[in-house]
Amino acid sequence: KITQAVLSGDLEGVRTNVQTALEWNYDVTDILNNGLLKAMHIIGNRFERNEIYVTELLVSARGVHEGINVIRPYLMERGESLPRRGKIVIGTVAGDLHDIGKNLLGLMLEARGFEVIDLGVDVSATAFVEAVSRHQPDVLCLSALLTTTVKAVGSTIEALSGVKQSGHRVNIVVGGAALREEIASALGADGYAPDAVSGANLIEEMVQREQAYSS
Ligand code: B1M
Repeated sequence: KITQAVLSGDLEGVRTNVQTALEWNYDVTDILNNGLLKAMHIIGNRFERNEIYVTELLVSARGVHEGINVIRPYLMERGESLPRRGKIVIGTVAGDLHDIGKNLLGLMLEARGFEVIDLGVDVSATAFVEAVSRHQPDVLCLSALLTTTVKAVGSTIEALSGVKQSGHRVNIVVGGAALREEIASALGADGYAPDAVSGANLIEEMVQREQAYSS
């Protein structure tokens, strides 16, 4: 029922079904993984097959958020926090104010259990470098929608090479209408994704690979 409510964008249904599952003593991790996140994977697959539009993706991501908000206080009560798959810093590069695609990717990642630190729009290279040093994320996500801001993606990646040299390994994933695979790799990015779903898939794979390597 939780999965169905998320898939149909029924926020009230998500809230009440999650609440009922909690009252029936279902484990919160079970509710998260087998109810909420399961829906996100189904909707992601539909998007990749061009069966749904971005708006439907957004509505489902909001549904997952709604469910997570119901679960959160129960976890806090038990002195636990949400199980985190990894940490992500995300932002739109300097000179660029477009944020709908970035927000969608952020929502998708949160819905999959990642901690997402969103720096907003028009983020300078210095601010990205500071955030990476401070938060030590697994992946840094840069979004750019304008051909004029592609340069800012390059200068941000260049500025971050100093942080990489100082020992913290951060993967850089870029995306947005102004970018393509070849441009991304020429700029020195570790990954490129054309849309939010493939971005979330790529980031999930990258983090899993890094975690398997370091354990
Ligand atoms: Co602007 N704008 N805009 N705009 N705008 C575009 C991008 C444009 C293509 C319109 C056009 O002319 N056809 C054009 C860019 C042309 C170019 O450079 N090649 C353009 C322009 C020129 C401008 C201004 C310069 C206009 C002006 O003032 N003369 C100006 C620039 C302001 C600035 O940024 N400094 C401007 C302003 C604006 C608004 C503020 C009015 C508004 C933005 C509102 C906001 O974001 N809060 C806006 C909008 C809405 C658009 C369009 C119409 C829609 C963008 C959008 O949100 N799409 C856009 C035309 C279009 O795309 N049809 C346009 C929906 C969103 C889900 O898609 O963000 O592409 P998108 O995200 C996609 C993928 O790109 C990807 O995932 C999403 C899909 O799942 N993705 C990532 C995005 N980030 C990712 C990161 C990843 C991975 C994937 O990994 C890190």
